[in-house]
Amino acid sequence: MNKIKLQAQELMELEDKFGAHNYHPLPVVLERGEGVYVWDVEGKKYYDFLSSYSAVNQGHCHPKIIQALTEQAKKLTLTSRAFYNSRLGEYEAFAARYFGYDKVLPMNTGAEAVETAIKLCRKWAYEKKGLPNNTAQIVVCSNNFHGRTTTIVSFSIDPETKHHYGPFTPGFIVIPYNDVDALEKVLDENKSIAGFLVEPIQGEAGVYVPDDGYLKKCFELCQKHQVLFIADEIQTGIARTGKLLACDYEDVHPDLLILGKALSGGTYPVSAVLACNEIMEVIRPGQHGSTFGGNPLASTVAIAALEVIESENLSDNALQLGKIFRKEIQEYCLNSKIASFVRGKGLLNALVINNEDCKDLAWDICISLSENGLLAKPTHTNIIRFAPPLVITEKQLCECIAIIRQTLQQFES
Ligand code: IF1
Repeated sequence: MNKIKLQAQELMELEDKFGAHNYHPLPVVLERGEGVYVWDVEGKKYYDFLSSYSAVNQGHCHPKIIQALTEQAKKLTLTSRAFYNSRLGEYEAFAARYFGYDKVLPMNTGAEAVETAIKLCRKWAYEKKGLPNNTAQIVVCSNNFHGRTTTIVSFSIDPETKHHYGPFTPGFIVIPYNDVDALEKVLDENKSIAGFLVEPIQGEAGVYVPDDGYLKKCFELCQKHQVLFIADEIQTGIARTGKLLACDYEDVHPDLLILGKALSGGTYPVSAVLACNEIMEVIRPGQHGSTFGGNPLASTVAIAALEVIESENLSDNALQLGKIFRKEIQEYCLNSKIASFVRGKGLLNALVINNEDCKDLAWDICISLSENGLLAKPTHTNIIRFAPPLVITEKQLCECIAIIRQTLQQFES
């Protein structure tokens, strides 16, 4: 029987009535995605400039990833880790070699991988570095975003993500981002530091790109103080910033590498922590895991997603098109009252809006962008993130730049 096609309004009302109100979406109801495009239930076509927060770097429903997903889904989806499965070992070997590590610990969501990295770091500190039990401190940066579990929001400084979720997990020290001296000071003064957890570019905070050399200097300080450098590349990784990893810009090889999102091309929750044997061996059977972690479907999809990144040279595409994007948008900003400046790396960019005269200007601009066929969403009130799938062509990018310029023009008083 043909399912009655519910209209957008009815579908939004269903979510409102039966769903928790933990999001405030743009009033767009999406039904189909292909490459850089998505369509709503009324058939309107959009350029996707959010990429599900950098999870669909390979483009929506990439045929090679979908083929891998569907073929595996017909064979075997889940065995639990009570048994081996025919895909996990191949995936772990592939990913370990792909990123240059000895071992992979497979998880599902980004937050799970961050939690896994925190546990690995603490355990390593007690069993390898020799810190007294329950004394390990992990240094994090202000304005961080690493997920939404209770432990992770414990070290957030954003009241929206942590208010009334206490009591919080101890053992974290917050220092300013992009401040090497602050890290050096805390490492000199405190001998209980186990690790430094950092986003190579702070995504949620508004695509804050640190000074050149910041990551390298922090990495060297960590090495000097026998502290693990933990890179959360869940949003910046997998070609998004124009290199395979954002850390690659500074030849930094993190002690713990955290991946998620585009690790599956947005087709399935897949995350991972990668490390050398000396660190990974602190976790022994029964000491960590998850029902779905490392399942055959996730393993198969992740191999396909990483193969696409390489075969379609998506890092280079992001690098080249990102330069064009920032050049063109920055040119617009020079003569704009509302668009202050653009910042980012590769195809992870953000436009800072001058919302002095109208607090909700960025939101209003995003509503107009959607009416003009381009989807983007503000972060932190006045910053619009622009992050298309990395498969975008130069021709498509130029079309999107025209849409953005034309839309901004509507708001220039
Ligand atoms: C939401 C933000 C982005 C992340 C980094 C870990 C995670 C994320 C650097 C956790 C997830 C997502 C979460 C999603 C929206 C989006 C987001 F706005 F929340 F902060 F991208 F900036 N590390 N980011 O960016 O991964 O558990 O979600 O798989 O919660 O609204 P996850």
